Amino acid sequence: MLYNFTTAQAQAFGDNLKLKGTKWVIYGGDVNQDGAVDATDVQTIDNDAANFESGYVPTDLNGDGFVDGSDFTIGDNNASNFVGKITP
Ligand SMILES: [Ca+2]
Ligand SMILES: [Ca+2]
Repeated sequence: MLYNFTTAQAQAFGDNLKLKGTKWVIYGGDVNQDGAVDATDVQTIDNDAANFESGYVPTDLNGDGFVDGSDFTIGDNNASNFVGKITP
């Protein structure tokens, strides 16, 4: 089954998507997958950035293969906005 999240905000439960350009995308930053983007996730990203982590790692939020300040910014912004999962 294929499902396209990108066409409208209502494609996800609770309209829990963010508009990026012309497509709706899933929020990033919940590194530890506990359902919320918070200081714990941001600290993990910061640690991985300080250690110059690279490759396919959860803290590489923008998917460019490196953990750096741009990933930290995404996580920090989403934590500041209390981004988290919305469930039925
Ligand atoms: Ca989290
Ligand atoms: Ca990155």
